[in-house]
Amino acid sequence: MKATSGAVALFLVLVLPQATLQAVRLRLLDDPLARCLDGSNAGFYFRSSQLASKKNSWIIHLQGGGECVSASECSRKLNAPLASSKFFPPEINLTWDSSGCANQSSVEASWGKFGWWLCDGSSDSNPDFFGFNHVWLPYCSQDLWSGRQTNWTNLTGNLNVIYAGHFIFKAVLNRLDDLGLKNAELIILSGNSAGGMGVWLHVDMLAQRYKKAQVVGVAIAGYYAFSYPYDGPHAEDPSFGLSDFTESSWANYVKLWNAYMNQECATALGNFSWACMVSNYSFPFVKSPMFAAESLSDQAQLQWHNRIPMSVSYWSKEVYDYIHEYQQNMTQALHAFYSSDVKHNGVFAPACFIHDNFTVGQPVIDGLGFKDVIANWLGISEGPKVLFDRCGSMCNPSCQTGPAFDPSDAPARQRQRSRRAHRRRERGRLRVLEEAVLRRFWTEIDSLLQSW
Ligand SMILES: *[C@@H]1O[C@H](CO)[C@@H](O)[C@H](O)[C@H]1NC(C)=O
Ligand SMILES: *[C@@H]1O[C@H](CO)[C@@H](O)[C@H](O)[C@H]1NC(C)=O
Ligand SMILES: *[C@@H]1O[C@H](CO)[C@@H](O)[C@H](O)[C@H]1NC(C)=O
Ligand SMILES: *[C@@H]1O[C@H](CO)[C@@H](O)[C@H](O)[C@H]1NC(C)=O
Ligand SMILES: *[C@@H]1O[C@H](CO)[C@@H](O)[C@H](O)[C@H]1NC(C)=O
Ligand SMILES: *[C@@H]1O[C@H](CO)[C@@H](O)[C@H](O)[C@H]1NC(C)=O
Ligand SMILES: *[C@@H]1O[C@H](CO)[C@@H](O)[C@H](O)[C@H]1NC(C)=O
Ligand SMILES: CC(=O)N[C@H]1CO[C@H](CO)[C@@H](O)[C@@H]1O
Repeated sequence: MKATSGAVALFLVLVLPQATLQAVRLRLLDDPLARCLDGSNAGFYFRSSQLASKKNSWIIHLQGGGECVSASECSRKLNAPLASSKFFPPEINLTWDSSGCANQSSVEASWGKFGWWLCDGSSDSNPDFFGFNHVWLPYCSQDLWSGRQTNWTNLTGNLNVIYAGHFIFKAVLNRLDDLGLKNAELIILSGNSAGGMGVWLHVDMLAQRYKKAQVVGVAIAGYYAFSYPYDGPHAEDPSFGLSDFTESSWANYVKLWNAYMNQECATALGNFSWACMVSNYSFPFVKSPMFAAESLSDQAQLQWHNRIPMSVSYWSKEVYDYIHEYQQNMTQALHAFYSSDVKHNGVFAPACFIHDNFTVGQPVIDGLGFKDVIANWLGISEGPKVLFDRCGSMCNPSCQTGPAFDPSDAPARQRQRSRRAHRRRERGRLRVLEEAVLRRFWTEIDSLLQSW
């Protein structure tokens, strides 16, 4: 029996071509509670295991894409896949090339561009995970996957929306049970950005539901604390970015979404339970092993929640100092997280100015990418399961970074001169980077507005 499944596995490995084209169809949900922001039925994409030995291994991925808490924020999201299944392709063609998922349509491109799991069915580029059952949950509820609203919410400004992320997740699990999830032995709940926050909220619920399985969580760019926005010269206007993530905002969002949170955390924190929405407060209560892939200078947090200047031609010392302090806070927070359970938790924390741009090729730390470190953490391979950059702020050469200038990491006088020269060089680089980031931001807004 064992020999047979081994032979089948070998056969599959040999037969699968390197760049397979696979059509994976949309499965719409019929659960009346599982609705997108615009009321359309949510859905998911599923590709079954290609490898007998991984028949009971699953990766379920929660997509990210911000959040919306007001009529003006939500109306910008409507009429696009981040709020409506009407814009989900009926079928996605998953092809892997060296850059990630191939791009048959713009929606597939935006879903697949980082090639996290689903699109990467190649034994070559994804040796540890290609054989798993892969589930892709497109994000269309704009509530960090937390929402439990059973009906329309009438936002001030007279816009009606439905926040039902938690119900969508549960309805997908119900469908997946029939596709074999109920026999799972290993479930990796993964997510990026808002999806990464959703992982923190739900991983223990999944472990409760699948008691026979080993259930673990992977949050890519999903490690959040309360934000302390930059308020120095040239701080961006709050309307430039995403929702307010300062401490005082969270209780309102929990009410607005009727948010589901880690139950132990909510019980333990009582009146303060809304803090369980962010991992910096929920991690001590999350029992499942967790892995955080998190940039030490998270671009979306800094730029879109914390308002660092992006429409200036270079960053002042105030901005560098702020980013440096942010990095210290993040480093400390991630250390507190993994050291709370060193046996089970893992971290990949590069010094980059990126959000969820984690791919096979970059960023790398000590020659390892985030998937390599995840494989170590899972015991699939051997090597470090906690990896931090220690070069200073935004200084990892393999990824998008800001200027490497870091006022705290050198004896002031000795290095001042070379630093000045360095800064001059880096300003040029930064200007190019800022323009690219700004262009991308406005392109995203444009495409949202256009489809609206
Ligand atoms: C996927 O590929 C098939 C076969 O090449 C093609 O017929 C179909 O139109 C493609 N679907 C999309 C959404 O590109
Ligand atoms: C849901 O809201 C609509 C109005 O938006 C209302 O007519 C309906 O009764 C509500 N349904 C429930 C079950 O509350
Ligand atoms: C939503 O609330 C506004 C008041 O804020 C009210 O004027 C409007 O009729 C409500 N719309 C619906 C559909 O309930
Ligand atoms: C929690 O809320 C309850 C009722 O709202 C209040 O009576 C109690 O004092 C609060 N506890 C704390 C510790 O704030
Ligand atoms: C770092 O954390 C402290 C509180 O823990 C906060 O006061 C400070 O504003 C934070 N700095 C940044 C840049 O987030
Ligand atoms: C995380 O929470 C702790 C309190 O539990 C706080 O001291 C620390 O400043 C927080 N980290 C950040 C990055 O805000
Ligand atoms: C991700 O980072 C790489 C390396 O810096 C860059 O070439 C690529 O354009 C980035 N992708 C996105 C979508 O930002
Ligand atoms: C595999 C594939 O089709 N890749 C294409 C993705 O889009 C870029 C440009 O938009 C093309 O250059 C690639 O060939």
